[in-house]
Amino acid sequence: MNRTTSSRLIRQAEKSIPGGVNSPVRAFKGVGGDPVFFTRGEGPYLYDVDDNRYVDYIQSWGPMILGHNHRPTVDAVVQQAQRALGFGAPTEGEITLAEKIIDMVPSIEKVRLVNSGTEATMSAIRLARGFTGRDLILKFTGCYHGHSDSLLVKAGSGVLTLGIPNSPGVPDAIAARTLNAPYNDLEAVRTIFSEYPEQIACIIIEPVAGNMGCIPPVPGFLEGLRQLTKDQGTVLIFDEVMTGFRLSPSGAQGLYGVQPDLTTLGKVVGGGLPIGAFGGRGDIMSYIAPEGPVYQAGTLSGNPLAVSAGLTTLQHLTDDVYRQIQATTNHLIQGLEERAAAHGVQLATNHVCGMFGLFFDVNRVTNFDDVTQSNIDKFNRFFHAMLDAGVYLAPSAFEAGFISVSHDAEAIQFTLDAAEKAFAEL
Ligand code: KE4
Repeated sequence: MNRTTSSRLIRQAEKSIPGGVNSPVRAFKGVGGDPVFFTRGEGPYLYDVDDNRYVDYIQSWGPMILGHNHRPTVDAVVQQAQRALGFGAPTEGEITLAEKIIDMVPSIEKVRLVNSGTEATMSAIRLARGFTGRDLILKFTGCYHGHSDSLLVKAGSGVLTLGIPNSPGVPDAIAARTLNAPYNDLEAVRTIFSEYPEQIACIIIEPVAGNMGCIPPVPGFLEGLRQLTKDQGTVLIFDEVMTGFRLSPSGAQGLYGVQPDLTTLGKVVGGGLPIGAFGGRGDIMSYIAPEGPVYQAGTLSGNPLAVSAGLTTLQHLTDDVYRQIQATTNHLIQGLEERAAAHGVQLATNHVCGMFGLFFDVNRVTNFDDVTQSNIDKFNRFFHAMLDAGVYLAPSAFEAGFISVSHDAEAIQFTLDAAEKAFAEL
């Protein structure tokens, strides 16, 4: 596949942008080779600067659940843009979106809009610390919650891809207040609580981990965290930036029936434009300025373009959309497993509605250590074989894949045909 223009552009980009990209995971450092530069998207497809077509399983890292160029969403943004791009003042649309989020996610009584998932989790952590008066937080190894200092400790996603266990620049004094436990290990959490009784401000978790491949919670894990945090007076934060409005209308918490105290959101809630949100129990959210003392702010928070895109997207997320995405996910994963087996390739898969992870030469993946035992080199070779065949997977073994409602039978069959050839070459 001819990608000479992309290769020329990354060389040019590297002269003015660190690593040539504005977010590290886009640089293909984990899989090798040059990143692809894109110009447009349509439904499940992306088109690059050399006019190659790809079936897209990144979907802008999750937001494009309705597919690229979803007309009602684009039209809503264009109409808003023709009125104004922003005010720095309240708008009625922010109330409508807040009410829609609260309607879809029962655990959220009040919500604050921000501009990214990082801002959402950073603010939720500060709020939990302010509400409890405690400093310690607990996260899970391999989970990624954005790049704020307290959360760049044994994080996943691009940090993991680049092999940066704890980012330089994060003061030891801050990193020391972030505790880590293995994902899906309730006993380890109990042990940490016994070492720090009633001293932990919050637990923050991806209720389905999507930043070390895709790893669902084992039965009882989320329920156990819920009980332990209740007993300890610790705030339970579900980071649903990736899973929110993707796994169900009320994200992972709706799918698994466990209600956190706070939820962070991003990606889908912005319909492809920059947005994040955090919300939850009214007594906790009342601590946020100007209602309460915990300060949090943002020049472009609630920007009318992002609000228009997010609101229109949420309004199109019907039950039928989730049924269709679940069926497509099952069909894709089953097809990949069958073709891998037919070629003697050991492939472990994890998937939940609209999210999946692929792991080579391992049986089952339930935590970070399992992921690191998988054959990363084989994943990378599979990635490039699929890319050259016109299928765009996440450029890292430590990321999840995403499926939109626009991924139709033709796109899935194209993917499975490409996988057949890729497995044969592995
Ligand atoms: P942003 O600040 O990138 O909008 O969101 C941070 C974030 C928070 N929480 C979860 C569960 C997330 O997955 C993310 C961001 N996800 C990555 C993909 N694994 C974004 C891609 C990137 O870093 O370029």
